[in-house]
Amino acid sequence: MKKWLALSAMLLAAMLIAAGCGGGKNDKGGSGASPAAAAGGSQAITIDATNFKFDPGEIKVKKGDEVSITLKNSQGNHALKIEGYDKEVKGNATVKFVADKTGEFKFICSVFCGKGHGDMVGKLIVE
Ligand SMILES: [Cu+2]
Repeated sequence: MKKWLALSAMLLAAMLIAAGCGGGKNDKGGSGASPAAAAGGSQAITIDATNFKFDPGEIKVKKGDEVSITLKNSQGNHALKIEGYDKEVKGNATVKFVADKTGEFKFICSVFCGKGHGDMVGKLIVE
């Protein structure tokens, strides 16, 4: 416990020193606070599609996140469809949506791409 306190005090001191050095020219008051962040974060994910898998095959986001999924077709011609979210993205394109429901959602390739087509399955986890 004492160690933790000492560490906090050191951090605080370091912050004060840093602020003291750079703060001289700031003549605007405290109104410069950064704009309020949106409730959710944002997640930009690129999924690489090859014959016959998605990489990564599992993606995880938080509820409320603005999700942007880019599907890159490195090999073959694929598309990605998220079941339960009713979202689809074709190869070399991006789909954006807000992850507004939690759960695990399967995503599949929605373009018939050959004998391994049925193996192209992944999972979107919204926590
Ligand atoms: Cu396919």
